[in-house]
Amino acid sequence: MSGRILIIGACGQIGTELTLKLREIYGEDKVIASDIREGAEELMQSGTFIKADAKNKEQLENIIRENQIKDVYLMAAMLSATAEKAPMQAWDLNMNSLFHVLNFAKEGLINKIFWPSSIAVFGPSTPKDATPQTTVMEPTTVYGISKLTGERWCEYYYNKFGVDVRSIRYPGIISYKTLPGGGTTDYAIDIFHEAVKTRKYTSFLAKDAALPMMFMDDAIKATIEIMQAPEENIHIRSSYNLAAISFTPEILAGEIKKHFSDFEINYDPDFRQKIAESWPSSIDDSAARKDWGWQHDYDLEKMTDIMIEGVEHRLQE
Ligand code: AKB
Repeated sequence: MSGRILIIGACGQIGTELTLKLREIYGEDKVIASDIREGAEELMQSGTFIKADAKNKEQLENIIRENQIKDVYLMAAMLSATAEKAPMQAWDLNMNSLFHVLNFAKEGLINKIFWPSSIAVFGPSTPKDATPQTTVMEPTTVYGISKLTGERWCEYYYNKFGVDVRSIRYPGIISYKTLPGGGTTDYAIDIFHEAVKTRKYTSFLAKDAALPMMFMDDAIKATIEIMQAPEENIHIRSSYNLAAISFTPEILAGEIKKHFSDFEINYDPDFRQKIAESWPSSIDDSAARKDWGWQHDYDLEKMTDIMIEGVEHRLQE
């Protein structure tokens, strides 16, 4: 690879692990991390970090020019629960950062963009089970509206200006290395921390709130594979449905009980329950499987084993 890679929002939940993996594949000097704040020690020490605000076009342009950046992964975003509390800031961050990178590509400054979308693009009128790639999309959250709008702009920039932008609709991503911030699916991470520490958890979603989820390693694999795929294989330029597992808080608690028989779960749904109810329960991702060979590796059992081991290990550090 001739140019370098820039990850914007590198210190977030997905950004951290994505940066580390890309450095492992392409070499530490090829992958520049940037974020508005510093992140995990492992990330900060494994290569170059440049402080930047994803909303600031000039700052981003300087980083791109000074570091011969060719591919950009735009991971900065305000997630569903936080965005409901700060709608205008969420819109500002989620949309303007995307316009900056789309315009850099349009102007020929960079070659390729990865931009994550989400299952939040769907809404209450969308078929809930095995949600198709193309279907009714009437999101009711600020985050979902920003992601659906972003998808339309990605497709527009591809059709109109040939911008090579690639995207995935992430389900809830489960990991133990970096905590998530402000999502509706975050319960599925909090539950592991509380199970390991106290053997008790109060879920902010109802026991039967089924949502599509995925272990972090699968999400990173998908992100890198879609970016490595030959351009002619990418037939969808809005965003690809992507799936691995789907479960409810009750099912997840049952899996955790196999490790800790004294684990107790209670349910006290808050405003995030309404968001969860507006999203699909499971996703049909056959287009991603067909076009660029997507396959997930982690099922619920395997993910639970690794999460418990990972959280226990982190707590001992
Ligand atoms: C959230 O819950 O907001 C995110 C997402 C599904 O995009 N994890």
